[in-house]
Amino acid sequence: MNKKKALITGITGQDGAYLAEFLLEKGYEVHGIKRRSSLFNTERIDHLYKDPHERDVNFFLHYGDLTDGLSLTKLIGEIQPDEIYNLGAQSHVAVSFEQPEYTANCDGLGTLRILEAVRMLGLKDKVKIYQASTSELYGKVQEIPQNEKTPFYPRSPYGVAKLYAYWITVNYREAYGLFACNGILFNHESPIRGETFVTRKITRGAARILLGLDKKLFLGNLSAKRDWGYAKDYVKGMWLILQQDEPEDFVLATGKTSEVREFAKKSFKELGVEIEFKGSGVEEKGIIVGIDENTLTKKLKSANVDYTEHIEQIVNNAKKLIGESVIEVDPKYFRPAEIDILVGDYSKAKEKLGWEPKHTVDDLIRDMVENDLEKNYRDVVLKKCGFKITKSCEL
Ligand code: NDP
Ligand code: GDR
Repeated sequence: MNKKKALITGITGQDGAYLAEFLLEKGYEVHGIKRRSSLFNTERIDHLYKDPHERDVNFFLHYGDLTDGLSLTKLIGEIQPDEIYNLGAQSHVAVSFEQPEYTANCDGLGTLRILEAVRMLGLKDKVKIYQASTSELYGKVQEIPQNEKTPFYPRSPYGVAKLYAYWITVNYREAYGLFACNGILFNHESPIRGETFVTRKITRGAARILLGLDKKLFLGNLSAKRDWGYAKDYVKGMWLILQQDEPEDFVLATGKTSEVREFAKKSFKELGVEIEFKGSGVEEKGIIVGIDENTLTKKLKSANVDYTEHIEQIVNNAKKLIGESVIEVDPKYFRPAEIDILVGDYSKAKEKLGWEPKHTVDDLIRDMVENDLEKNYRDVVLKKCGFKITKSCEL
């Protein structure tokens, strides 16, 4: 029997990497589109790569870009995929205010380019298309929780670009009979989440502060509330959406919401650190009010890397942090327009797809913090050996 072929845009991103892994396990031949970059940009999928000269290779990467319709049409024509997952996007909401035109081109018109390529190539009866739609469509929330029938009111150039993508997907389904579906996914995170999204910024920051690598974590709006799920649960939902007999749109969410402030408190707590928030507005600060040495020591001992010889110093440093403010507000992270609260109702997905999230936000925090302890081990060792530890440019 011929293998099913999937084409994934955005394969180097968080969801692309998990989806590729999931589809390979299901026996698919997976093709991914990656952008040219001056440095390696495939860290999330390197473990899936096999030398193309070997036998039984099921994973292929191709250069392309959502702003380049010719490359997309050529690739879809050559690969003739059974399923296309359009996950590629300029996906950062704050960045979309800095680059609105590019975001519209990539996230909005990029989706049109995929749909139109499938239509023009006469592949409409062969290819199923998944469009990565988002809870950002709901924006200025008009009802809680939000479901497939809730009206949209996007609040950023990203949200507006994704609104076009949502409707052009519906339009090609209705006008030309394409099997094209929107997954309206609420925030989903993981240990491989991009470091500039708030969850990963927090878990990474908490780990680095405790490890003595950073002093403070600067955040924006601490009061925003998001429905945070686990990315691995969500990529399964994407696949299930395309396995239906009829193309439809689905919300995937957890149905629970938490504040940024609460996410930060829990992340530090995972390392045995008690944070209290004091003050308000731009003067609000997260202050360390207690350290549970046992929890911190246990966490370091159970890490996937060997912290043994560093534990005493890390715990001593942590004790010195009591009374220090480690979280502060920097207004540069405020957005020109914000979304206060999102919380999704996934009952349609539960009923029709049998989909439910398996992980809670607490599972997520635990896994992300543990991963960031592991990821930052190298810097701890290098620092101890006298190397200068540089900071990332854009956190
Ligand atoms: P990431 O930011 O981690 O990944 C985005 C991917 O898109 C990367 O592979 C990136 O490539 C690629 N990309 C960016 N610009 C282009 C372009 N011009 N042409 C081709 N590819 C491009 O996002 P996620 O994995 O978190 O999200 C996947 C999709 O789901 C996105 O469309 C996002 O908007 C949407 N979404 C995400 C949610 C979430 O909470 N994660 C929730 C709802 C929707 P590179 O690595 O080179 O930058
Ligand atoms: P979001 O995710 O905008 O919901 O988009 P992000 O993690 O960037 O922000 C969530 C909330 O946290 C507030 N916030 C901060 N955000 C960032 N990035 N950095 C900060 O320092 C900070 N401080 C507070 C934000 O203002 C916001 O309210 C994500 C992306 O994955 C989109 O692609 C996806 O469509 C939506 O989730 C669903």
